[in-house]
Amino acid sequence: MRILVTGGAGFIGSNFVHFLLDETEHEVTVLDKLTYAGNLASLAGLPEDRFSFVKGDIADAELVDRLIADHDAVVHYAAESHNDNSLDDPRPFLDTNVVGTFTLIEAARRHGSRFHHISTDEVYGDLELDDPERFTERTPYNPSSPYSSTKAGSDLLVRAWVRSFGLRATISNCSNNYGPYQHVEKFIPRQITNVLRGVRPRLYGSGQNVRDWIHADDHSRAVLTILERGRIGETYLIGADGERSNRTVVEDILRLMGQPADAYDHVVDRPGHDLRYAIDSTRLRDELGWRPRFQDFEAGLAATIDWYREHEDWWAPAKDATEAKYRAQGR
Ligand code: NAD
Ligand code: TDX
Repeated sequence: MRILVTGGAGFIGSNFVHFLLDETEHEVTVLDKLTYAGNLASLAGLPEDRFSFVKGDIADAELVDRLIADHDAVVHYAAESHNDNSLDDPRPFLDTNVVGTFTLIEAARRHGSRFHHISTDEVYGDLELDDPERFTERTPYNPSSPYSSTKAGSDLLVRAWVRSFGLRATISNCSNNYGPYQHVEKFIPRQITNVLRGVRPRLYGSGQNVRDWIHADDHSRAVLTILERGRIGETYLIGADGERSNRTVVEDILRLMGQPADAYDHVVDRPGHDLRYAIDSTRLRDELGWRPRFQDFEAGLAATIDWYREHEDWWAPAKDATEAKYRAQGR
């Protein structure tokens, strides 16, 4: 197949591109606008005969139509992805996550393309810490932030295009990813690179908020499984039973980096901060046989720390601007 990957210069998209080229025979084109979050260095060294890169906007209807006409399938990762940014300036989130997704699915329906939409567990809102239930494909949508509401909007557009126009689409909603090549604005890379620079990690609010961590490699394998064998029109939740409080994660990072476990600071909380996410991925496991390979979070975290230690050239250019933005927010 010829697969068009949107947002392939970002964290999870680039992981998927490497995975496809390493483990399948498919040909890959990346369409990416190279916003502050896109980095061509994440796509270095790929085989030229099976990989090409197009710089452009998923909301550019003419460009999108031409590219989709020329591919068998689209895997749609491109998004504005950071909650804190969405609280500062929601506009790009509407433009990319909603209008961009609309532009892609219009072209996909014109050309009868197979479409896979990448989304997030945040569309379901949050859970109490002691809630025995986890998110399933039947949980009602209840997003909290401008980011998650635009992702929810994009999911609903895809569902409507399936029902109204017969779009051959699947959707996946995944929990928090970690691993190499994640932008330093995100929680885990921010704290690792802070420690590497001799700065104390920053925990929002009490730090009791829980995220359900999955390694990006496990996410990529799940997406390929759904692309190949998922039922058209279905949604699959992707999660690896990795619930941890933010405080525990910061303590793990400090310990693994040889620092005292309490060497962090509490800073002002994120407005509307979701308390807990937790995914029940039974459908994906039972129907499609997917299982996460990274079962040991601390081992995956230690490998991620090593990667940031060895790749300062990759992350250093974004670090100062990111921290300047956080300083302005009091975080
Ligand atoms: P990221 O911010 O690292 O990468 C996003 C990429 O999209 C960048 O390369 C950027 O240049 C590109 N992009 C942004 N706007 C664009 C536009 N208008 N046209 C073309 N390209 C554009 O994000 P990520 O963390 O890799 O997330 C990728 C996808 O996965 C998103 O859809 C996100 O909602 C979803 N997701 C992320 C997580 C997570 O933990 N990071 C979890 C679940 C789902
Ligand atoms: O410095 C920090 N301190 C802190 O305590 C930062 C940057 C974050 N946090 C907290 C906020 C969250 O509870 O850590 C948790 C994780 O924060 P983020 O990395 O910003 O992720 P989150 O808001 O949970 O959203 C992520 O997972 C779902 C991705 O950014 C989304 O794209 C994805 O949809």
